[in-house]
Amino acid sequence: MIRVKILTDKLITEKLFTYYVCIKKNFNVAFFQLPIVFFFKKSEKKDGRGHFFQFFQIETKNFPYLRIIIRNHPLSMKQSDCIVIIPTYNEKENIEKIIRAVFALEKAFHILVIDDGSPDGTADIVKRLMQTDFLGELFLIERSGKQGLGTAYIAGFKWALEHKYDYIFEMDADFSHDPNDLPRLYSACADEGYDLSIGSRYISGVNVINWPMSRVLMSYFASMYVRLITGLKIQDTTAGFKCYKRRVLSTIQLDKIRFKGYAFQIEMKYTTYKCGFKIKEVPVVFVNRVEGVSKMNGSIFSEAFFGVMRLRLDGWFKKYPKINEE
Ligand SMILES: Nc1nc2c(ncn2[C@@H]2O[C@H](COP(=O)(O)OP(=O)(O)OP(=O)(O)O)[C@@H](O)[C@H]2O)c(=O)[nH]1
Ligand SMILES: [Mg+2]
Repeated sequence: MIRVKILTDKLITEKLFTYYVCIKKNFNVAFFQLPIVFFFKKSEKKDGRGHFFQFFQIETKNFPYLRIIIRNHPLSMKQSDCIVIIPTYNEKENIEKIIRAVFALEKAFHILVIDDGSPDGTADIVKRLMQTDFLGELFLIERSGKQGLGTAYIAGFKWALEHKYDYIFEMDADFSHDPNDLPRLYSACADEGYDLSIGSRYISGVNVINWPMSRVLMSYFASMYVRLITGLKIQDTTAGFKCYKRRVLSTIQLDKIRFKGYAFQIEMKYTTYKCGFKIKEVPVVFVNRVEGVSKMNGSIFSEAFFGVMRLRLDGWFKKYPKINEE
């Protein structure tokens, strides 16, 4: 085996294109076992009698750019029709545990984390796991600064559509949503034919653990208020644990979704409903976060309060897109 020596990281930056072409054209990637990648090249024998194979091995330890190319190479993407989008802001206590809990499920789910430059280094934990344990099934989008849950999900939805996933999930990082409920949300869409399934706290009584009574009441009455104003026939209108069929997200004009916090969750449900999709609520138990800190604040609440009225006005005057049967 010939060891391909690459001397400095600078060299690889300059020669990035060459290496890319090398991977795509002349060489075939044999297999990855990061930090080492094995290539082979088929060459003709000098005497013209047949072929022989040359093998190459590259250590990527010092070459982050090469690692990025390889990570995005189709061969390194494992297969799944499902992607769970997890937005994070300062979730270092939870992120590794929640990622491992999803990958421990029997069904294969992929994960896309959208981190808004968490000062606590959440993204670094994800990057480590991408390289060590979950290459090709764990992905990360890093954004600069806290830009809100809504825009994080929109970025994730676009990525998931581009990467051809059929079932696209929303889930919090803080274990309020139990990863063990993912298969039930999936089954409502994949087996029962619904377009959107919602992990609902209020479908059979109130299934919330460890929230102070004031917050339970606020959330419950907020849901009632939304139903009253919008006419949505959903019990848990602010829920953020969901599974969308691809066609829902390819129908909705994602750039026109205007809200960012709880109102984002309501707007997505309302738009889905107005487009004529079938929605199912799946009962789940919601547990208050044990670790990390809450990002809930007054502006998120007031956006939701007034936003609901704007949604109702939209409902009267806006034309909703026809279902995209992609
Ligand atoms: N990327 C990104 N993620 C966010 C942002 N705000 C919140 N999150 C994440 O969104 C999820 C839900 O936020 P939470 O802070 O749990 O909000 P909550 O569930 O309403 O409140 P608590 O459970 O009381 O903390 C968590 O995974 C957060 O880390 C943001 O601005 N950007
Ligand atoms: Mg939470």
